[in-house]
Amino acid sequence: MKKALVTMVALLCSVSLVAQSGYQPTAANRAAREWFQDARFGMFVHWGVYSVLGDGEWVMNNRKIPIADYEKLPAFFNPTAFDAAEWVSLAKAAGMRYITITSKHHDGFAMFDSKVSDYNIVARTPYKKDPLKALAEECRRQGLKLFFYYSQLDWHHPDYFPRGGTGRDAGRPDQGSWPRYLDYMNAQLRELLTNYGDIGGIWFDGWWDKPDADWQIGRTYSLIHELQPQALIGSNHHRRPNPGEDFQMFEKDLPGGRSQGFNADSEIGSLPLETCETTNGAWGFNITDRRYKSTRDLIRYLVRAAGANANFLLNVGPMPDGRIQPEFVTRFREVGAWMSKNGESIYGTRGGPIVPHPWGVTTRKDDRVYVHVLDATDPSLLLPPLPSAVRAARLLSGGQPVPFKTSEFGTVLTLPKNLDPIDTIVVMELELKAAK
Ligand code: FHN
Repeated sequence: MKKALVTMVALLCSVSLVAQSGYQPTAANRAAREWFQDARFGMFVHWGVYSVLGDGEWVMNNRKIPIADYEKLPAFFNPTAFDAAEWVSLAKAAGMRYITITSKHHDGFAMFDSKVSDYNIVARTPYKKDPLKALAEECRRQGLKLFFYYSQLDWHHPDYFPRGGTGRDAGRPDQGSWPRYLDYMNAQLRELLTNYGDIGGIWFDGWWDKPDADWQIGRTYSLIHELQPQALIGSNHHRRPNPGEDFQMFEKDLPGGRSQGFNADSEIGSLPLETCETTNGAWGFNITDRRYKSTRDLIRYLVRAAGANANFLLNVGPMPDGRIQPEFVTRFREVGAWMSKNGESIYGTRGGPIVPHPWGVTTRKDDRVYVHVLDATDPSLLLPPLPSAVRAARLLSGGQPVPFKTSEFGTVLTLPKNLDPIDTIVVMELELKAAK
């Protein structure tokens, strides 16, 4: 009897832990995954009442601001200069195909018209409008998809209890009902999946604050897939994907990279991949952060991500008035100029067939392999054997033929004298049959 009971409890625990076990993505979901991988490039947006303090999105936790004080911020948040068309046009000008915006970050403040809690932009700010509504309409108008970032971690909600690794100085009473928090979270997700038309998906974050908690993610994932089967779910838990997830993200690292401590245990699954990165050193608006990456570095990061078969989600942290700083705008437009010339070597491609090398990466689409020479040290480049014979090789920019010799050891490319300081792209056309 005791043995049966123990087995039953273990089974019950394992069920909620195994997420959406038995999840079979629908045809619409699989099509959305293909679209996602073809898109390759998106805009990440970290925007919230924390922008008022200009000290990033973790300011409440980092400066141990109690809720009573932090709740003063919404009154100062009035983004009258916010223009959804301007944001979406900038993303489009950068060559981005989707936008992922923070609907709720760790501070618990909803950047949308939530009926589940009045701790939201419509009820608590002089702005009184729903920017996600405007963005959803504008994305549909301009042909981009909109994803919602949603923080499972919540430094404001009293029922986010027992507390996790963060948000312990918010001054909340030492009690709360975890099931009630999960109900609240699922109710807000139902709003996001119901009130904004078809969305691209949900980008979860914050699970790592309570990794041992029973998040009942199976229930949450089923809810999302029931309401919008095509919506793609990803969770930034820095672990192997759970059943029910549709894409896998890596933060500040290419898939499998380990430059960030939180990626130490990450494993690459078999789902579509995405790498997210800041343009300067901050996610949320930070008034003093000038660690801007150069346009060259941003383009090469995008190329390396594509070579690693991953999307690149590049972040902006808009200002509290709704405008995007010129340093971001300039870089995004310059990346867009490069994409308008070289996009065929990125959009609709998949990483490979040659794995990333110090000299660069490859991407492929149908019978074409794009060799992205990023750091060549010699006048010629030996490529390992390709899936099939090479019919022709030329520079993507200008079309000049590139001499090549093929042997059992691979293909030697004679590189042009003047290499492009950003990326010299050689288009290799292969015998069609073997390309597949
Ligand atoms: O804590 C968040 C952080 O604020 C930001 O949202 C990034 C974006 O990927 N994710 C978490 C840090 O891992």
